[in-house]
Order: sequence, then C-alpha cells, then structure tokens
Amino acid sequence: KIPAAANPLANEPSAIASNISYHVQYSPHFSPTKFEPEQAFFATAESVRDRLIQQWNETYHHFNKVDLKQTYYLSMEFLQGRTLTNAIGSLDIQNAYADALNNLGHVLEEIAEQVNGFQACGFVRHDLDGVEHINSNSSMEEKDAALGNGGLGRLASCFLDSMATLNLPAWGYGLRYRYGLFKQKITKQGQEEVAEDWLEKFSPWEVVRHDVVFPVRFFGSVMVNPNGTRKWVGGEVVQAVAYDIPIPGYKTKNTISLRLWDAKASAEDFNLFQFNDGQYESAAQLHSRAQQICAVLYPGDSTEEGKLLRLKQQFFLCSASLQDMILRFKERKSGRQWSEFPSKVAVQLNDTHPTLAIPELMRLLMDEEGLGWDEAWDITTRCLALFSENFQFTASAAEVAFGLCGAQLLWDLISEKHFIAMVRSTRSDLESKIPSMCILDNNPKKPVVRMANLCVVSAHTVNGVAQLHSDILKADLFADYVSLWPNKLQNKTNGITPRRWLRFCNPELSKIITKWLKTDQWVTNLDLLVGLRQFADNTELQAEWESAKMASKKHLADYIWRVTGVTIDPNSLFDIQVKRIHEYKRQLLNILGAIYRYKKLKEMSPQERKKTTPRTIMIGGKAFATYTNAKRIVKLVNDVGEFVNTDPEVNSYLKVVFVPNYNVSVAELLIPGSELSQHISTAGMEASGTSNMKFSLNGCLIIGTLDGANVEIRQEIGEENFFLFGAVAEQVPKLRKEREDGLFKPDPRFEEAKQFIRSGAFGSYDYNPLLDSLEGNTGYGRGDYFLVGYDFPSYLEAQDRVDQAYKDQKKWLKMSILSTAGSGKFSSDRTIAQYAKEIWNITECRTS
Ligand code: DL6
Repeated sequence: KIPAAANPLANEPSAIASNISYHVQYSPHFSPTKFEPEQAFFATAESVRDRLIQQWNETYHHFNKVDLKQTYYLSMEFLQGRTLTNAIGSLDIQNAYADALNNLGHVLEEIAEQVNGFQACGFVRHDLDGVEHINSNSSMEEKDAALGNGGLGRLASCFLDSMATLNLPAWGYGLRYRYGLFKQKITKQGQEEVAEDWLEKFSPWEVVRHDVVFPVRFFGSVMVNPNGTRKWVGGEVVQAVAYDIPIPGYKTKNTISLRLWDAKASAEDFNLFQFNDGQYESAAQLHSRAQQICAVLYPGDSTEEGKLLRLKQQFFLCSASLQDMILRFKERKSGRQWSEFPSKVAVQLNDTHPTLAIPELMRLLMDEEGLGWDEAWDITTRCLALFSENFQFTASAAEVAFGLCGAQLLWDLISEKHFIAMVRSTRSDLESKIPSMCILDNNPKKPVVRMANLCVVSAHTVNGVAQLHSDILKADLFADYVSLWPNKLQNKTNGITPRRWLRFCNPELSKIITKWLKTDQWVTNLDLLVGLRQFADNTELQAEWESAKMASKKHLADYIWRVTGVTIDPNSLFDIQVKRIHEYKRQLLNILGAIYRYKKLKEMSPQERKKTTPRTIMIGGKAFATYTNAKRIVKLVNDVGEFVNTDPEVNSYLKVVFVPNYNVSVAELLIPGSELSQHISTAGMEASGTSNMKFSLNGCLIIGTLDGANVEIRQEIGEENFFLFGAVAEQVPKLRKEREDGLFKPDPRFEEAKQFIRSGAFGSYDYNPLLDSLEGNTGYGRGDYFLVGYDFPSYLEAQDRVDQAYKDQKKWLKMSILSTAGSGKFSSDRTIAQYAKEIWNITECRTS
C-alpha cells in the first residue's frame, strides 16, 4: 500500500518504506501472504543491499577510472558474521530505517533483535535433565557467514572493514564454502558438530557474477613445445564463478568487494549418455567432484584425500583470483607493459595457505603470457607479501602440490638455482647457510617444499602480527634471512574494527564515550579514546559506565539462560574466555582454576563465603572435530558446570557456564557484558590474539600472560590495569627441559585440582588421557608441554588479585575506563594504514 517513491534509493523514510515494500512484492522469496518479521528482515536486507550496490558500482567505476595500484587480499577464511546492523550503521541511516519500518508496522529493533539477539541462537539447548528445547524462532535468524575458524578469518574481515573505511582501492578474495564453520551442539557426550548451512534461505548480501568465470586446472601434465614454451594440459578443469559481497566503509561512499569463488563443472562435463543409461552417479561424477571443492571449510586432513582436497581449495582460490587480477590489469588499459604490473597490483597472502599463488603467478606470467623466467620472477616477488599467524610453517601438503600442478611444472617455477646463485654472487659469507635457506630440502629422491622458505624467498615482505611474534620469528624461524634481507621481515601488530566491536555491538557504551569526548570521531580515529583518561576518576562518568555495563550484563544473563538454562547473577563478576579450544590457549588452566575455587568455597564457612567475590566463569569455543583433547576439554567444562551450578551451598558464589556455539554474533553479546577476560596462552605460542583487543576496548580487564598482543595491550593501558602471571617466552624452552629431566615439582594446589577430576567427581567420563597430558615428562601433548602446572600457582595468585580489585568497585571502574582509553592502538584502521604505506604502497581512492 506504500506508493512507489520517485527515487527508491533516497534516504527519506518514505522512500525506504517504498523500497522495502517493493522487495516484499517483487523479490519474493516467501509466499506474499505474510509480512512477518522474517519477511520484513529479508526485504529490509534487500533494500539495504540496493543502497550498497549503488555505492559499490560507483566505487569500482571510480577505481577503474583512476587506475591506482590496488591491493588484493587472499585468504582461505573470512569470518564475516552478520551484516544487517553493520551495513545500516555504516550507511548511517538507522533512524530513517527505523521510521520506514514503523510505517510498515515493524520495529527496527525487533527486526535487528531477530538477527542480533536471542532469537538468533537457533540451536538446541538441553536442560539439566537432558530434555531438548529447540529455539522456536531459530528459522528467523540471519545466519552468521562463518567462512572461517577463528582469529585468522576474523582478522581478514576486520581488515576489509578498515580498507573500505580508509577508502583504499582493495579487494578481498576467498572461497564460497557451502558449509562454513560447523554448528556446535552440546549433548551428554560433549561436542557434536552439525553442518551449518548459511545459505539455507539464500544470503541477501551476495551477488553472483555470471560474467566472471575462470577455468582452473588440476592434475594433468606439462607439454613442452619444440620452441621451448610449455603448456599445462589434461587433468580436470573446474570453473570458478564469482560471488561478490559488498563491504561498506563507515560513513563513506566507498564500498569494496569480497569476491568469493564457487566451483562449478561445465555442462559438457555432465555425461548425458551415461545418465540415460541409468548410470546416474558416474554421469554426474565431474559435477560432484567440482562441488566438493567449496563444500566445506577446512575439510579434515588426516587422510590423503583430505590433504589433497585442502590443497585443491588453496590452488583454486589462488588461480582464480590471479586470473581475475591479470584480466583487470589488461582490461583497464590495453597494450600495457608487464613491467607496470607491480605498480598496479599488490597481493597480500593471509598466512601460508595461499602460498601456491607464488608458482601460479609464475605459471600464468610465463606459460599464458609468454614472459621469461627472470621477468616473471621479478614481477612475482614485487607483487607478493605475506604475513604469518603461526610459529610453524608446515610442509605437510607440499608433496601433494607436485602432483596437483604437474611435478615438472612446479619444480621449474620455484626453481631455486636462481636463489642460490644470487646468494653466492652477493653474499658469499652466507654460503654455509644456503642449505637451511633453500626452498627444497636436500632429499633429491623425495624433495619437500619448505613453505616458510618459499614464502620468504618469494615475497618482498613477510611480517608477524604482534611485536613479540615478529621478534620471535626473526630470532628463530627466519634468523638466517635477517642478514640477507634486513628489511624484509617486519611487524604489523593486528587490530580490530571499532565499528563492529564497539560502536555497533555496544551502543550504550558508545554513547557515553561520545558524550564525554564531545565527538563521535573516535569511531574512525580510535586514538581519540585516550581523551577518556582525564575522566577516569570522575564519579559521574563512572556511574554511567557502571550502568551501561550492568545493562549489557543483564542482556547477557538473559541470553545465557535462554541457551543453557543456567541462571547467572548480573551482580557477580563476569569472567569470560572465548576462543577456539586449543591446548596452547589453556582453557584447561581456567577450568582447573575453577575447580580449585570450588573446592576452597566448599571448605569455607557460610560467613567466610559471604566475603568472597561471586564469579560467573563463562567459557566458549569450538574444538576441531578431530582434535580429541580439545573435545575432552569441552566436555570437562560442561561437566564441571553441571556439578558446580547445582551445588546449593556454592552456586551463589560460583557458576561455570559453557557457552555453546560460539561465533561472531555470540561474541557481540558476550564482549559488552564482560568484566574480566582470560588470554592465558603459554608464552610464545599465541601469535597475537585479537579478542584480547575487543575485550579491552569494551572496558573489560584482562588476566593474561606476556604473550602475543597482550604485551602491547599491557603497555598501552598501563601495567597496573592488567592481571599478569606466568612464565615469559624466553623461559619456556628451559622449563620444558626441566620437566623432561624430571626436575619439575608440581604445586600441591595443582595436584589437588587434578585429583578432584580423577576422583570421578564430574561423572563417569574418562578424563585420564586429558590429565595424563599434564603429567609424565616427555613429548608434545604429554609432559605438560603447555606448562599448565608451572603457571598454575601464579595464575591463582593473579586471580586473587582480581577478586580483591573487584571488591573496590570505584577502582575497578577506573581500571575499566583506562582499558578503553588505552585501546586506540588496536584499531585495524591503524594496522591497515601501516600495511598500505609500508608494504602495499597504495593510497586513498575516495569516491566522491
Ligand atoms: O592474526 C590473527 C590471529 C592471531 O591473532 C592468533 O594469535 C592466531 O592464532 C590466529 N591464527 C589462526 C590460524 N588458524 N587457522 N586456521 O587462526 O590468527
């Protein structure tokens, strides 16, 4: 009934309402008889998408015209989360959308609640009797686009947000997995993985480009022509089809693209003859092989098939993306010299997963474009940069790579005789280091590509993601290269987008910050937060801060009740650890600490208990499906929770909750309601961590080790505002050795906590293998490789300091304000500005 607007993309509420109702009628994905919240959500999303598409087209038209150098960010993972709130917020049209929806009989908050709040959980909860409750509204959610596992993928998404906001000419490239990160179901047996179909009801945010399709070849062989040129022939060819997702910058017209490739076989690959003969499976064999490529994020790789599939995924991403870049380079201006390529193209590899971009760019330049090896190598090395998010680069998949691309071909492309010749001619003093710096190991029969070496030799820059991490890489893994290329190894400390991780997920706190800073410019210039320092003692600010935190805690408590059936007290200290479950991240240290706390509470008199600081410990995260010890940890946390939470003597002083199905949207609820968060990895093992930055930005205090970006966070917010404990990175090798030599004497408190698990207090599940990993004295995963036992006493002492500090609420609030005030450095805008200037050499390209 809303009349059509003259300009459906105008930002007046009436035009928006008309645009939404247009989509209800003419982009129908549901029967037209209903206009309930679900239909309202999809129609609203499509209307927002129209606005994004308009900006997007203008942006790329402008990029094409200006033809500046562009960055192409290749990542196997993008952990985007949901889009609606972020998009409306970035376009700065919340009020107009709220009014428009009101006109249509809906409330924006309610629609946003469908996507951002409780209704969005969409998973099964079990109460303590094991009865299943299925969230009745689960079908209304906007599903998280969870095309990533954790930090690496979320970093990629934060980076895209910053590239768009900083008006940089850039593209993201990834894969359109049908099933992203699994949905985690908690049952009596522990974690169960369920495939998550984020495209179940289509995604309103993606646009297929039927005109952007590239062939990608696997296997086959190399044919050498009489004139010496080569051709890769045979094998199987799969089509890469582009799906684009718009990434709006915040309050700017620039909207960039995340291009995700999907794999498709062509019609000729469908064997009609076999099909008509009743051989249905073999008729569609090539189609189903093509579909496997993008079926699942991180297929298990314990089998040879799994390894091969992962490698196919990586090659598929690299080949399609590079072909796209090359075509764009050629199309923008005809007759261009190849020597111009590095001044137009910067390729950033997110970790080593897209390493095959190195030989593939060489192949495309040499075999498809006819360049000689030297020129192709010069271009490749000037375009490519990589950062490491790991301490280990594995060569595990390398042998298969030979099979995948044709052994001869790959061997030639990464031929290292040039590297050796270069070292000999320029740095004869490094002769003895050549064997360890080479790309291939020295087994002539079965050569293995050393991924780390291939990357350092081929990329113009390799960087770590936090200062400590970069220092360790330089001193350890890349030590030999430092004297050869002193500037190649750099540091770029990670960052997070302040839009999603404060402005949109915590509007209450954002309002207070804007009020006290008298500007909202902090959203794009996070350094301005430092202005809060001068008010940290101000009682008025503290009261506002406290009330915003309390509102978020109540919101969170409500959520926890809905998804777990556990009631938590918003007056208790909310203590959260959420991240992938991994032994090095030491969720085990946390839960052993919780067990010890429980035991001490039990020993106290009721009067003594009343003097303690009540705690709610929340732990969430997914364990990789084949990582047995991580799954045992998930089970243990759930069992401890069930035991502690039902003990009436203790449960008003301690609750332990496993937060199921942790993902970006759940993080957006947890982080604003957090007061203490745990970043307690074994020192020297967490490359950076980024959730530490998100918590700190939201005024949450950190208990942590001197690891990854914790080191810099502590420097920025002040060491008195950080609960530090544990061994430092330099001590770790010596401490491990001491354990191996049987010299470690465990603290009785550590023994007591373990013993309580062994006693069967938490049920009949066999926790012995997990506990054994903390004992003995040899090997990875045994002998307490992650030093939980060594750090346990200092962890408990730091937790005592937390309890004491929380008793003085005024002091706690001051520390909380100072955490936010000191978080300016951790904006991904700062990180991306550094990459742009110091690595990619690109500049702003603003659409007017
Ligand atoms: O750089 C982003 C992030 C770091 O902050 C974490 O320290 C690091 O563990 C993480 N790496 C991964 C790798 N996993 N996979 N796949 O997530 O990267």
